[in-house]
Amino acid sequence: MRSELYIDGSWKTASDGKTFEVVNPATEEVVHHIAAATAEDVDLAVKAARRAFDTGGWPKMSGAERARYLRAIAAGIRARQAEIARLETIDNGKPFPEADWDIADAAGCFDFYAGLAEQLDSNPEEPIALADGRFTSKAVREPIGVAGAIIPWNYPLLMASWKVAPALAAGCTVVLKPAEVTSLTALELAAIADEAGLPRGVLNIVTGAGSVAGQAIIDHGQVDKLAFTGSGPVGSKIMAAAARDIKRISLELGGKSPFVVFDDSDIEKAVEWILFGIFWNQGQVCSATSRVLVQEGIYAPLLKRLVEETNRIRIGNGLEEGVLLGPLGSKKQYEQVVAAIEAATAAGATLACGGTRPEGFEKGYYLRPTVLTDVPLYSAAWVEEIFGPVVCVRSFKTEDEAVELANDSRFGLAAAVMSKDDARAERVAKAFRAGIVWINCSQPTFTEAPWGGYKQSGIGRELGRWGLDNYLETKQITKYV
Ligand code: TAP
Repeated sequence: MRSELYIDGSWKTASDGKTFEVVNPATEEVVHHIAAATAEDVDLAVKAARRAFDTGGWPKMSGAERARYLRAIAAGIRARQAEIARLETIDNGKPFPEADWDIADAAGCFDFYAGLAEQLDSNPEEPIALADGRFTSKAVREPIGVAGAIIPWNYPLLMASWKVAPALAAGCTVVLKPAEVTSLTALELAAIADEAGLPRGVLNIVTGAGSVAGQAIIDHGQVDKLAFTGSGPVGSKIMAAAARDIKRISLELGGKSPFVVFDDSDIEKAVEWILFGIFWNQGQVCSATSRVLVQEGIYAPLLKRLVEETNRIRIGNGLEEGVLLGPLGSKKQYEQVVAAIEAATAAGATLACGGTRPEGFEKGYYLRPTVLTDVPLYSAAWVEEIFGPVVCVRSFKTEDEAVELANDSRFGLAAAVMSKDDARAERVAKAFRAGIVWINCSQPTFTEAPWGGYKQSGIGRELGRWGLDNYLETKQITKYV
């Protein structure tokens, strides 16, 4: 396990020598200590990224040359996949097979953006047809500059990859701050990039508190672009900080995503996708379908099957075989989710199952997967993101009512619909005010497809070619002929 900051191609301790603890959420044991970056350390990292961009070769390289580094990073991740996945489970709590999936996906993300970096070479200029024949014009794409990336703890290496891979592909240089509770695998990424020979300063990783290291990144005058995934309140701070010197921003914030199930659906299939949609990663997923709307004809039998299957989910340390639900990511998160459940029942909601610590677990941030019914509309449990294994289930009568309930949220990240009637499913998919819509499933995520939210769920899109656009400027070059 690494414990130092990665700045300008070197490992270093924090300028004041301070560290923070790494806690395994399955055991509550302190397993490691990592350097807590100060504003001074962040300044060094940003200046290194600035030099690498302004005077280094990175942005001037061909896309194909940058692609070679990205592919080497992908190969480096794959070569150590099981070891890194184990670290992710120890740090975040997620079951090992899920962590293993994430690490494979992270490697795939670097390969995908290597392909897009190569495509930048084949499409360097776009001619523009002008009505005025005295001029010719073309558009060229150029990297924005230094990107400051701040990520959460729910998908540590994967979120790092979603930002670092497109930024490097575009020719940007990066300062990345992982979440304090899950910094181990970001440091492994730095080690892999270093072994791949990435030029110094192109990728810098500063671990530490959001209020210190994160704040220093967003306030730094030499950062050109901020890319953030996390909570709405921090997203607002980032927008405000970016406004001061007009930094480019992309924000991926929370959600309260609906899953509408019509009564022509197969109940068993619906239950399977509902479970996946809310309990994968302990429900700590921005796009989790945490509000399930079931048409009244199948509400009672579906709820019965959902509760039965929820109660069968095996809870435990993510390193044990067969475990499907690990602990929540941190003590803070556990306490927040427990408080949200208590507030829900106080507001009149009924606990159909879960809501308590599982028996036999003395240590670890474990919580039984929870199904809530009778959740009052406009109560916090219905309106706010809980970010845990908690689903609110409610019935509806008509398609119009379902769409209205689904869209009645300040969030708009994702939404899902299930029906055997394709025309209806398509109609509802188009009516959802959300950036990601799933038909007859929930949560599948593809590196090639755009990811991001409507309304207060964010600004901009990650992944696919849209993810690359986040790190590119468009320049017009016009000539008088
Ligand atoms: P946030 O506080 O938003 O943390 C996300 C990242 O921002 C972390 O790296 C954090 O650092 C950093 N940060 C915090 N304050 C900052 C500041 N002033 N300037 C710059 N960076 C700052 O989320 P959280 O505390 O981990 O979780 C709180 C809630 O956010 C969750 O309950 C959930 O509802 C939501 N959440 C949403 C998502 C997604 S994917 N949409 C992901 C995580 C959380 P440190 O954590 O190291 O201090």
